[in-house]
Amino acid sequence: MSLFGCVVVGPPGAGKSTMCAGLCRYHALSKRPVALVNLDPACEGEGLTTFAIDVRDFCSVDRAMAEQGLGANGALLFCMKELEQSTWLRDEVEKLAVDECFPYVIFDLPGQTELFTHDGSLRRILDDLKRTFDARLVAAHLVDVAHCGVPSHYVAACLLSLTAMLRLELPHINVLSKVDLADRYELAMNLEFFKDARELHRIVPFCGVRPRAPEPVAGDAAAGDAARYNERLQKLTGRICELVDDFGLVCYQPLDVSDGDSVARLVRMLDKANGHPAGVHAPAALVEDATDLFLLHKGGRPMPWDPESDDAKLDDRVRAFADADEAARAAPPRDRTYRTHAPRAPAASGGGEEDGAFSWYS
Ligand SMILES: Nc1nc2c(ncn2[C@@H]2O[C@H](COP(=O)(O)OP(=O)(O)OP(=O)(O)O)[C@@H](O)[C@H]2O)c(=O)[nH]1
Ligand SMILES: [Mg+2]
Repeated sequence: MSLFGCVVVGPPGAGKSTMCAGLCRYHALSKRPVALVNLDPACEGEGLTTFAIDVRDFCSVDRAMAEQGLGANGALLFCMKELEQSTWLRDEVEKLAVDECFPYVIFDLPGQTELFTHDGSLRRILDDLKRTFDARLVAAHLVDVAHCGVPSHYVAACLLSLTAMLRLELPHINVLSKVDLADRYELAMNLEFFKDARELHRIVPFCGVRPRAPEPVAGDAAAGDAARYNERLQKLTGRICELVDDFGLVCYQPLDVSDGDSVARLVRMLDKANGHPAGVHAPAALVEDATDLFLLHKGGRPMPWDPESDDAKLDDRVRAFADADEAARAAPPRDRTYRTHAPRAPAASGGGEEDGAFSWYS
């Protein structure tokens, strides 16, 4: 019994929690059991989707600040260390299993990137889950499309994405979040360039500093300083671009969380990356019909959402489509090498398996 899941990381406000909620909604539509785990001890409120596990039940940044005399970021690192040294998370994850099957587990992380850039606790927590539950985790690192509007910020974001890949050492998908807002920004190159993140040196000439107001007069000391600073910034950016290009690992999958198709594409990529048994996906028509379910940043329909309820208002065609899809999953072809995650799935007839021996993953 393996555990499949996704670890969502990225800078503050990149859209991690919203993406987690979008993934949960998509999985609910696919009738794929899912559990959201909040690993942010400083997270406020209840989030967009109910947490199956909430780290705030174990430790709190406020308490760590008061008891240890630490600032907010130090307290966060302290909490992660406490989590690493206890078995609490492991015990809680174990309780998620139903009939020896784990739901798909989504981990929502805090925005402090030092958790993976130079602190080892997160990595060790994930390693422990991998060892204990044979967890097949994929990391999703989010970068806000707003960074594409400032070339030097974008290059820094690429370096951060590369760092996340190298430090977490998980199958990895970089996500360019909030692409629905891309046309708000004045982009130096077209959006494809920012998605591909190849030949980064092409953006170096745009990595200058904007002149401050009042604009310096040519020849005065301020103008000279700005020009020298500009030159040094471009040189540094050029070196970083070379480094990112040399690894050739970074590229971005665009995400507009309010678009069900965009979320569906991301789920397929995540599935490919962590080797999740394919085939458990919501029919496109069902996703299309549930438009308002994904309008998360515009106060979309709340979870839990029961696709069987009258409220769902699915038309008969879509409902039939979804039922057919579920039926197909409940009775997998005998030569399939993986098992389906349908909880009520019968044992394959004539296959020599006893009732109850049938389970999700081989
Ligand atoms: N337009 C648009 N807004 C989005 C999208 N995803 C997230 N947002 C908005 O971005 C803001 C930040 O989103 P969060 O999900 O809270 O970001 P986060 O990365 O979890 O933030 P921290 O947990 O504080 O690090 C919220 O106002 C969201 O509604 C998107 O795809 N499109
Ligand atoms: Mg968040």
